Amino acid sequence: HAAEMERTFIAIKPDGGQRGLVAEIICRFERKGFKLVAIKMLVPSKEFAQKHYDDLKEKPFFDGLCEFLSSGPVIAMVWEGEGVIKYGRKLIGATDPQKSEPGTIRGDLAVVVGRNIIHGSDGLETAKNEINLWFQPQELVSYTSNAENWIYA
Ligand code: DGT
Ligand code: DGI
Repeated sequence: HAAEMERTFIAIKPDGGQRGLVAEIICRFERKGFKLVAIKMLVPSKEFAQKHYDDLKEKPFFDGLCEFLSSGPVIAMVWEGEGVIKYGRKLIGATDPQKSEPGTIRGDLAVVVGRNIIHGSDGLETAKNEINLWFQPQELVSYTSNAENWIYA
């Protein structure tokens, strides 16, 4: 199945960390059967946050969004698995927690769009760009997960 493996960038935003939801969020990706290949904690600068959200720079909430992302520790991760980009978005739920279904991370754990606790890449191209922005190639750990023999057919 190696050929079908995808990687996505997932970040727990400062509100997720402050609210003690780091383990809860990681747990949901882990239990599903996705594989963690990189993880680190950092406080991004506002300039870095602006790079991350570059495609939203025309939005009225851009400045507040970047201010928020740089306001505290972020848990930056790369998760790997079949369909992890699209399914990761499903686990996360709709952008606005008021519209996210129960059972999703935002649906279960957040209330307003400006504090929606998690980010996930929304496509193959953005996943590649975001992984490159947040991680050095050597920070992505290559290892064999024996569990995958039981997760994949
Ligand atoms: P989604 O699932 O990312 O399309 O988000 P929805 O459907 O929960 O949220 P919706 O339909 O209100 O907004 C679609 C996207 O538009 C959302 O990702 C955020 C973006 N957006 C950009 N500028 C604005 C704005 O000024 N107001 C709102 N409500 N959304 C904006
Ligand atoms: O990929 P998503 O995070 O689900 O959504 P996105 O890329 O469209 O927007 C990025 C972030 O911007 C989102 O997680 C929260 C914020 N945002 C989106 N729409 C609004 C917003 N923030 C405010 N205050 N108001 C919005 O309408």
